[in-house]
Amino acid sequence: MNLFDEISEKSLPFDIPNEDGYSSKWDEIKQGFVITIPNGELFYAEHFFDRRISDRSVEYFLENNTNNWLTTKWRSLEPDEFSLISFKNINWKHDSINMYGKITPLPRLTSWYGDTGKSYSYSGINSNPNEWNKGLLYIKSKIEEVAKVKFNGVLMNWYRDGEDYLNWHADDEKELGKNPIIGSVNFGATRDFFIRTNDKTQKITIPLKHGTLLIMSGKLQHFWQHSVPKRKKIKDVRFNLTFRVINN
Ligand SMILES: O=C(O)CCC(=O)C(=O)O
Repeated sequence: MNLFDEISEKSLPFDIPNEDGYSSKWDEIKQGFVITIPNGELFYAEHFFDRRISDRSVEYFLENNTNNWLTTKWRSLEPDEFSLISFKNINWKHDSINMYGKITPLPRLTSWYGDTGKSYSYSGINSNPNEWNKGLLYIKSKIEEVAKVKFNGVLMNWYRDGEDYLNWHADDEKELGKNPIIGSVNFGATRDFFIRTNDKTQKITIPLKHGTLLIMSGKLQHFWQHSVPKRKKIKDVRFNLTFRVINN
């Protein structure tokens, strides 16, 4: 390596433990970091989608027949007000789950898109696929170029603000196969994405920004869990799309 290579060397914008089994390497072709962790692999491209595409994606996900997509305070809408909104591109739904006998709305909105017949269960809810649209197919095709896999479904999460969150879990449903490749893209507010080992002894905080792509692969879902914690100061919307391969 000469002096100029050293100067231009990129550094990972978050910390990983400085221990055996952890390493990161910039991939010039894919324009992102290939990160090895014990029993798993990550790929992190901070600005995978540029500002223009990322801004347009947020608008596309929120376009509807009644509410200004940019200025609406989504959290302040009552469920019956929300149910009257017809979203132009995304079929958002606000599911509820039974928590210890109490029906509780999920702390985020969701939508499942996929190939015909590719239904998916998450948070105990079984969802039939909505039909792909142009916007999602564009995003999917760009991620497939890097992930080197053809995805057939995407779970969309809409976090209305920092009060919305996602609890610790692993993407280990049997329809995802043994070692799933999950392509996760973020638009809107930056949120921390936590990953921790099943025994809770190691934790990594990964900032997912407007346009960031994170790919999880290898044995990761067997040995690590992930979550998106509340961040009460965050007032802006955030979308996360996890592209998946469903084997059923
Ligand atoms: O919102 C995120 O960044 C994570 C989403 C996720 O883990 C999931 O949908 O299973």
